[in-house]
Amino acid sequence: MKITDAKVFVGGPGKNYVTLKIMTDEGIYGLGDATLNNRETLPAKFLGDYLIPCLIGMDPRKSEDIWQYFYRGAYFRRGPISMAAIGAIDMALWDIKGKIAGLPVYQLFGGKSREGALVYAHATGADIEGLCDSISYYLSEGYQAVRVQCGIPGMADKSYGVADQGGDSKHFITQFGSLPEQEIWSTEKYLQFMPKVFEEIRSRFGPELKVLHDVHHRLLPREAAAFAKEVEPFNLYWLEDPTPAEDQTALRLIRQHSTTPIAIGEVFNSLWDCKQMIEEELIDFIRISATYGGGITHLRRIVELAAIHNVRTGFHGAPSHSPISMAAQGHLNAWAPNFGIQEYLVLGTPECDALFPAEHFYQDGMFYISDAPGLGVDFDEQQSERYSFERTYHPVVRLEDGTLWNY
Ligand code: CS2
Ligand code: MG
Repeated sequence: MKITDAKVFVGGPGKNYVTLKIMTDEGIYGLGDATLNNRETLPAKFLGDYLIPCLIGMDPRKSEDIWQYFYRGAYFRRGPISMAAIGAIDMALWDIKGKIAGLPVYQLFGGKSREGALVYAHATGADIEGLCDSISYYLSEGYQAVRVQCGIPGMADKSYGVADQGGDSKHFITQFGSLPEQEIWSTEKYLQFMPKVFEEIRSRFGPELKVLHDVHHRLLPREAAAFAKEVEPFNLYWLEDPTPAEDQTALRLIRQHSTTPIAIGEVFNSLWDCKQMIEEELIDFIRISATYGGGITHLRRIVELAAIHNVRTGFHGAPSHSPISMAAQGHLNAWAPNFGIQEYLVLGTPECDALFPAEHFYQDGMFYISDAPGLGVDFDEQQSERYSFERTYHPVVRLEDGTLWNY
């Protein structure tokens, strides 16, 4: 069996999804996702200029050797662009493998460890009242877990994760600017206010609700340690990205002072970014994604290492993940013995469903993966002609005195 061709498509309804389609001489094709949020054309170009020419003629069944060829075989390794491109190839090869076997991909890992995988949604409000409305909405939709982000009084600008003014505060959709927008951050105001938010949520919704919160890399290690300790009584399911992710040793201070569960990894691209924090058991959840974490082959290796060290999965699932990578993660979630939770933002607009037909579904706070062979997602090339690339940027963050800070 040989790879005969591969094509990359960039575009989608409201998102620049980067979709890779690998064709074979036996008519079977595979699909992968290389969507690197706000940098989408770069993995697409890397695939087209450098990786696809090598793929032609390779045996698509050799997914391990092909992964090693593009990773170990490269002089300049890792980084989000290269790992997103390798990840897309890897997903497509697992898709082909499943189609050859006539099995859903999770069966190739060892089968299901659970039927449905717990998911969490994004609840958001400009103030506590708005946030509680948003939480109530998700509860009415059956969710058992929500990430909570709230506007901070006195902060000059909107806070991270709070839906845009005038937007639908029940559904969190990030609108990125065509040039970087600016957010203003005050650690002091945040640290004073956020514990009150958790207190109010617990008093209104009780102890059962799984409450997650994303600090989005904004705190210094000592601040994060004190905050994690202070919010222990509210029993968070996790505190996400308390400090910038590249400093693995910063997590030691947090760990030494608090038992609040820590989740990190949505900006990681390889095992080497999280090896130390997993081995030292400095985190509780690993948030790497199949899209820019090297695909299924590499994620599976990370999940296995994490399992030995009591770290559970909590894969990144921001709306920039196309239904293809959500399916790849869905198959891993169905299998992983150390599965924790999956971030899940309903992508299912009619336009998105038409572009990526699939039978996977959400019900009562859980995501169910279909039994279709391969990843179980298709891609409608005719539909894709409706869309093209539109440049967008993440915001930049400044402190109140103008100092540049971490987004
Ligand atoms: C966020 C992301 O989902 C999350 O937890 O941190 O939405 C993040 O802001 C975006 O993925 C950035 O591309
Ligand atoms: Mg996050």
